[in-house]
Amino acid sequence: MLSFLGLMLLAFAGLVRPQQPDYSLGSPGKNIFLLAGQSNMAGRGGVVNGTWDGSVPPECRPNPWVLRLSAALSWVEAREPLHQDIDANKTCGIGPGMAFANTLLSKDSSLGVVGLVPCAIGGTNISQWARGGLLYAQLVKRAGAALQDGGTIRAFLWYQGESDTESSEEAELYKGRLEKFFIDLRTDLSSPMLPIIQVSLASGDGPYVEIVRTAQLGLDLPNVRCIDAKGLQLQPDGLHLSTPAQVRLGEMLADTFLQTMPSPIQNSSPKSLSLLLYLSWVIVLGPRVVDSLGGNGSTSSEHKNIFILAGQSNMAGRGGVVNNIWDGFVPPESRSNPAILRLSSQLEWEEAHEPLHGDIDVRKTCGVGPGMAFANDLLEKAPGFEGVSLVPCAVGGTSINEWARGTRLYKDLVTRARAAVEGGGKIRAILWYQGERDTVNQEDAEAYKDKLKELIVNLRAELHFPLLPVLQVGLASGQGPFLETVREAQLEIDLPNVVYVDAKGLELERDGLHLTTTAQVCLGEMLADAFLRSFSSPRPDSSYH
Ligand SMILES: *[C@@H]1O[C@H](CO)[C@@H](O)[C@H](O)[C@H]1NC(C)=O
Ligand SMILES: *[C@@H]1O[C@H](CO)[C@@H](O)[C@H](O)[C@H]1NC(C)=O
Ligand SMILES: *[C@@H]1O[C@H](CO)[C@@H](O)[C@H](O)[C@H]1NC(C)=O
Ligand SMILES: *[C@H]1O[C@H](CO)[C@@H](O)[C@H](O)[C@H]1NC(C)=O
Repeated sequence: MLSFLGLMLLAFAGLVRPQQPDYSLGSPGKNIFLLAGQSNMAGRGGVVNGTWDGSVPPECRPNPWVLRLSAALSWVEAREPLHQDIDANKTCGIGPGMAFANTLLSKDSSLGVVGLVPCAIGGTNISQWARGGLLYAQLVKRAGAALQDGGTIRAFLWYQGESDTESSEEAELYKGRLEKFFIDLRTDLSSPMLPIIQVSLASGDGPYVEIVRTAQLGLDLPNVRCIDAKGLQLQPDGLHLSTPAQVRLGEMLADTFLQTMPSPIQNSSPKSLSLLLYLSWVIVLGPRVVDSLGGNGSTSSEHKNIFILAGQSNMAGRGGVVNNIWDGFVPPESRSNPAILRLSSQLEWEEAHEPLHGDIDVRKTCGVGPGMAFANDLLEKAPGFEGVSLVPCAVGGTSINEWARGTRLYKDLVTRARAAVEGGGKIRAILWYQGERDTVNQEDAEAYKDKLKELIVNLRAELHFPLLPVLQVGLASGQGPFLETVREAQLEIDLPNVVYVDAKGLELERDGLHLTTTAQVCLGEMLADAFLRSFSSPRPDSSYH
């Protein structure tokens, strides 16, 4: 057990690591897992005589919440064979990765996106994985690339050793080599307590399987767990796990991983625990997530928490506007605050104040919207957030077609988003409240879902941020009769990292279309809560027990 001082030191080491100012920040919600080892990690389930039978059991099916880092270092939807472009000189079949990811998500649906980073290569021995070698370099490189768009490496999954069973000398050396490999990797990933789950052998190339198994089962490093594959069904080659065995192994890996995770921070009631949880979180999740809490004002530009606000009038804000005149009333929740900035129409940062969209939605009279209440509430509830930087982009009366790629509104949004990150800082989320205009005719309402999905996908690609968090607001009102059709479309957006916040039932102005000032304050707070719940509260890991 680590001493409290040890925890503090590790926490400090995490905090002082330099931060790469990455344009496309991360969604702390992305859970990254590195998979490495040899053929049974790469997957040979269903491969007979060099041919894969193509059969994918239900546990291994693709799932929009499961991504894989391709050999070309981009995130794509994961599917079997997971290692095909990595272990490219062999025929890959079913491995444990997909079953692992699907089991995780089925047991903890709040987990968010799972990003798998396949790195295993068939036939490799432990010496080939040592620091300084090609495989090690590839592994570290892919881990770094996986973090480029944000996220957190949750664990390293390792299944290897069959190639080290051929001579008793090599088998005897296995334990020392494996320990060194794990320590080196944790060091190079700046994650001294990175959770590791290793698999002890079910089979081997040579006669010394038991020596290697003993080394694996007896490895004594903190936060390394071993699960035993012995007894799982092998294919006729006597070496590779069958497809059902791989599914079982994936489930065992998921169960083991989940056992190492305590309940989320917000569920931990005793206040005295929170410092400990926070420290463990710093240690386990590393500096990236800590960065996501914001930083110190002295380097505030690098730590800007940028939120893009887009949509139509209810995002631009009409609270307190009657007959095109704003009553000028700013509720306490929406007051300006030196820690809240806005990007002006001239692309300059200034202290934010209502009406937030005054110089953006210039053809209409703007009043109170959700933005200021959102920012104030975030500052209050997320103690690590030193500032909030808002990028207003909403324009009243606009339809979803007017936001499609190539349009002026789309280009303006992208220009403003890029300008916002120019001096440093990270885009935390897009807040989107739009669709009232698309309720006028049935065709538009029915096309809404695809168009909104396309918009999100395009913006994420344009901003080089594939899992950019989106908070979208379900309509409270509409300009036409097809309100429910659009609301249903909004509810059905099944992209990862898109969170739905329902405005239905919030108080409307007498026009029956626009949220009142009170309702906007309420919406701002709902958006802040949704953001904190979904994108800013990674759970700690009980790795240091
Ligand atoms: C695989 O190859 C072996 C020997 O070449 C052969 O006996 C066996 O029938 C083959 N199995 C399949 C499923 O093709
Ligand atoms: C595949 O084979 C080629 C040619 O032998 C070799 O250069 C390459 O490194 C191999 N790739 C892997 C992943 O083993
Ligand atoms: C490991 O594999 C490599 C490549 O096949 C080989 O050159 C090397 O001798 C092996 N090392 C050990 C210790 O078996
Ligand atoms: C950040 O730095 C400023 C001055 O550099 C200091 O006044 C402030 O207390 C620091 N805040 C935190 C949270 O460390």
